[in-house]
Amino acid sequence: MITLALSKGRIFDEIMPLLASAGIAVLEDPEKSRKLILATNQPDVRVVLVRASDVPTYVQYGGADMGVCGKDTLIEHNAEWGGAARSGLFLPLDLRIARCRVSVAVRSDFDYEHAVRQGARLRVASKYTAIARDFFATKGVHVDMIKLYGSMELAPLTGLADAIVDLVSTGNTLKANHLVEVERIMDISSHLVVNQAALKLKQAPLRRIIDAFAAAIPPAE
Ligand code: PRT
Ligand code: MG
Repeated sequence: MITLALSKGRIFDEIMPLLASAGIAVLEDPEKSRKLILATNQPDVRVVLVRASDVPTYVQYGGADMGVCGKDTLIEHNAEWGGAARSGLFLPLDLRIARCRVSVAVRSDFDYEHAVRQGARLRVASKYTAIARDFFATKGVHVDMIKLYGSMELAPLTGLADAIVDLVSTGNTLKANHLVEVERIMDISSHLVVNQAALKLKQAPLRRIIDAFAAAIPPAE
């Protein structure tokens, strides 16, 4: 049995064409079913539905053989483990799906450049504390990190933080909350993550899926 860990929403939707290219069709719609284990048309392949940030954990501990998650999620997961090698995750492919960027955003009336030039200590709220810490450390800006688990946009509006580090795709969410993007930290896309032990034990079926995905990845623009 091959177990693939996916999160509902954009990653699930965008991985479907890649699964199809590997001859795999999920037999149930996760938005309609309450099931957490979904069968596929291949009797020896199943999908487990987990939170996006739990995908690396499932794959690392062998709860799933492979999974798909954003580079944002992987960086934060590996930061807890002292790097990708120590987490035992094998990352064979950038799938180029669910693309976005990690950016710094502030209230439109906050003079970010001035604060940085002044050497002010910034209060930064984020779910992506490893990425944010690393970015500001490299920039030489002192920050107080405030860990949040969602709705980052609210932090500058309520005075909780001066700035946020969050994922941006169209920019509509920032705009709707009167926030402006002041720095782009990195581009993000989703990667295939594979359990290294599973890759040895189930080499042929896992390789078949990896190769089919590799051939079907959307082209670089
Ligand atoms: O929602 P949950 O807490 O369970 O987990 P999650 O938010 O990590 O999962 P999910 O499914 O929302 O996102 C999964 C992955 O999709 C992320 O880890 C990213 O790698 C990728 N992705 C791509 C995005 C976006 N685009 C995105 N736009 N994830 C989140 N967003 C959010 C963003 O946080 C912000 O709130 O969408 C909003 C901004 O979108 P725009 O289009 O208004 O700019
Ligand atoms: Mg989300």
